[in-house]
Amino acid sequence: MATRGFVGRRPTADAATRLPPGQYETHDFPVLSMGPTPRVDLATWSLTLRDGPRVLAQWDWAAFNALPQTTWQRDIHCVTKWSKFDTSWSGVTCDDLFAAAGVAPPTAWLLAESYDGYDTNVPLADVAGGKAMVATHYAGAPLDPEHGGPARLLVPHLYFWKSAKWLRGLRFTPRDEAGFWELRGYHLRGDPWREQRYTNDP
Ligand SMILES: Nc1nc2c(c(=O)[nH]1)N[C@H]1C(S)=C(S)[C@@H](COP(=O)(O)O)O[C@H]1N2
Ligand SMILES: [Mo]
Repeated sequence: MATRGFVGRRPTADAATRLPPGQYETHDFPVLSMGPTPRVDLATWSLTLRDGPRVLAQWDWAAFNALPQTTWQRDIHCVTKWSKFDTSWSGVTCDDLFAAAGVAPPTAWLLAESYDGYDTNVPLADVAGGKAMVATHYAGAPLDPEHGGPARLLVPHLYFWKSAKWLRGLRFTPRDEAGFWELRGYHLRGDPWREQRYTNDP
């Protein structure tokens, strides 16, 4: 007679194929922030696209919400080892944002900059082509402030530290410039499937 197996953190067969190496599945939604949640007023909120210091485009809350809206269901992976499956997000894809700005991307790298002073670098190749969005809704409701509301970057195929909360701008940079965590020992790119956690991981 079969004995019921050890459960604990052992993933189901489905979870096993969806979990990057070293990750476990969680059903709650942990909050990870470097400091207190900034108060971001929708009346003064804006999202600015820059090429270095030069402003390419800027949207206030109404203009941003008038851009094409997209909903995605994606798995997310935090470098602290939790993964969460089938999270649902709505917002404006980076492709639609660049199209609305009416500019060809001037460089191959971006820094995502946030209202709390956080920043993180992302190659253009990791945000264009249907890979990232500026999300305003989670699970059908406006994004909670603690999870980055009014708007956060969502780059679900990279470790979740790349998904900058309280986003205020995206800036094209001439090189791949390290952001907050990348300057503090974390990998420049952060692909969970390659387990790119720390600076010197291949
Ligand atoms: N602006 C900002 N964005 C941020 C952070 C932060 O401290 N400030 N923390 C990052 C880290 S380390 C992680 S793991 C995720 C956590 O997102 P969550 O709190 O919604 O789970 O946000 C990322 N984005
Ligand atoms: Mo994190």
